[in-house]
Amino acid sequence: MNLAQALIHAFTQEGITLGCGMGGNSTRAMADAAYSHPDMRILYTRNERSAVDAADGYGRIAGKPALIFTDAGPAAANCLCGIVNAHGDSTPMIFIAPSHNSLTNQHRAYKEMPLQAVYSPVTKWTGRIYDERELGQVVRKIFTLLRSGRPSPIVVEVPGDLAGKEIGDYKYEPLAPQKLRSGADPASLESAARMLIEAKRPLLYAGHGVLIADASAELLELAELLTVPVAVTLAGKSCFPDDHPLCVGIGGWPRGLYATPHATRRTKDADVILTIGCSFQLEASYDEFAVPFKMIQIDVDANEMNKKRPADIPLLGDAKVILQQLVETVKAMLPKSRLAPQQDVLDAIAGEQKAWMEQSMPLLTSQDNPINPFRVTWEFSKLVDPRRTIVTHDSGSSRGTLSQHYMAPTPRSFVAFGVQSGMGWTLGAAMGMKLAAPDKLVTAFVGDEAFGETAMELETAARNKLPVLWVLLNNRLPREQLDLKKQPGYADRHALTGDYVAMAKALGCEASRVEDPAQLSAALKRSIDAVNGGAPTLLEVKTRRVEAQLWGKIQR
Ligand SMILES: Cc1ncc(C[n+]2csc(CCOP(=O)(O)OP(=O)(O)O)c2C)c(N)n1
Ligand SMILES: [Mg+2]
Repeated sequence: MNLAQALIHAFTQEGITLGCGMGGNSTRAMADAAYSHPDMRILYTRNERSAVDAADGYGRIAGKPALIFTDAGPAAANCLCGIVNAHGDSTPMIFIAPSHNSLTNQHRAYKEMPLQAVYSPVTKWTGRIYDERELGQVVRKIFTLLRSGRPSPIVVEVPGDLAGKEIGDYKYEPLAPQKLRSGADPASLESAARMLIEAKRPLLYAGHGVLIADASAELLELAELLTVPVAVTLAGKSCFPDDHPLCVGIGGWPRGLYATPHATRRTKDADVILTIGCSFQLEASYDEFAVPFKMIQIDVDANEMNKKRPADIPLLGDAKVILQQLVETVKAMLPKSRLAPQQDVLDAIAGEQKAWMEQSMPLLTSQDNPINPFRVTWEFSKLVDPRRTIVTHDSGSSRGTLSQHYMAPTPRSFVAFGVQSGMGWTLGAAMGMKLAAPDKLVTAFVGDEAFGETAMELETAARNKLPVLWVLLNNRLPREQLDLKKQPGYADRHALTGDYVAMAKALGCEASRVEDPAQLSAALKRSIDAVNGGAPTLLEVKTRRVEAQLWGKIQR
């Protein structure tokens, strides 16, 4: 057995079943070991970055990491964009990064790359195996880190020559598969429960951490127990059902990018806010609070605690465990009179939600030509069963035009992307999602510029028979409509062009284009049918350029 085979044996013992990557001399032993292991499926991509993105999409849906393998030097460097994205969005993955051999050390030698220096700041851990005697300890460390705290990529450097070294028989004993979780300090829990029960206008503000901790059921139970409205962050969207009577949609701190007006208002008016697994991204949370309020903060990562402002009650630990603890504590303390749902709260939210949809309807049903992208979301929503669908988006305005009105009823039926927001993510990520959930209709909304970053991956989808739908929202303007005085360089950017439909067909996908709003629904239906029939599919929609921030923009 060589070291690469031993490593792949250890990873499969820990439940890894997917490897994504590309070949090269330094990864030959690792790729051979992965390809020849019966428990591993391999996705061979056209760019290393998209292999990382595939691992990212897979990790978010499967809740467990995929492996990434690449050549040394530039190939390992190509992964940086994907790793930075995954670090921002807290996705678990393991990148087995080869150095060309064990000798190179800052000599500017062939395929030499300072992996530790480059990857350490954007990973949970960047380590290395320079001796086979370290193997078991390193693998145990990887899975201990990945099963505890906030997930993030792990990079392990393995010199190409060491990977092929014969090491004799090797047997790895897997760790207990459970997550390593802990709950909150009991005294703080009781204070938190009392604060929530006594609040006049409480609000739950739920982030991506709820999805990561698989804590949606506990969040629902707490919200219903106290009849408390729930706002979600963009990254947390789908952790609480969008169609639930207590859901006020994407919220803010106190005003967020893509927030609904009622979430914004309720956040500003709240006297107690319980935040769960939110990382308070600067770019997504504007304004200071006008009225004083009390904050209870649940987070598994001490780095995130007291970040936006001091928490009155910080609860450090796993969101699922702490929400369970809170539910039990609240149940024990709640007076009988408070056990029934509070109809006035439910009625108020229903009215606010109705008003928001009425306010949005002109956009959602717009007759605009070129097609209004908000209408694409609306027509798509009417055609799919959202419980059997996973939708996601790329960097750019597709994020806003999709996330504000798409109704996500179950955890991970919507995958929000973008603390870092590296354009071109959805080409790889959607394939990873499909690999994790083969029975779901996976649909990615992507802008034309983002598409251009990684579009060659359509060939990967065709070759691997991964039926994903990419809705390409192409909003390039004709040159004569550009205000060239306003922004120098604008013309270059908007001169981007190409026949994307012909390209997708040439790469082995189904593809079509729609320009007439009256044909939009039929075109979407045709594309969904093609995907359900097994074909990776591109639908290019000629769209108009719109301001995707609705409420946030109005208020600014
Ligand atoms: C790798 C990378 N480069 C640059 C950016 C900055 N950026 C964000 S959105 C965007 C343009 C997106 O255009 P397009 O994909 O056509 O979407 P649109 O906003 O037009 O819908 C750019 C350049 C980025 N997020 N990621
Ligand atoms: Mg565009």
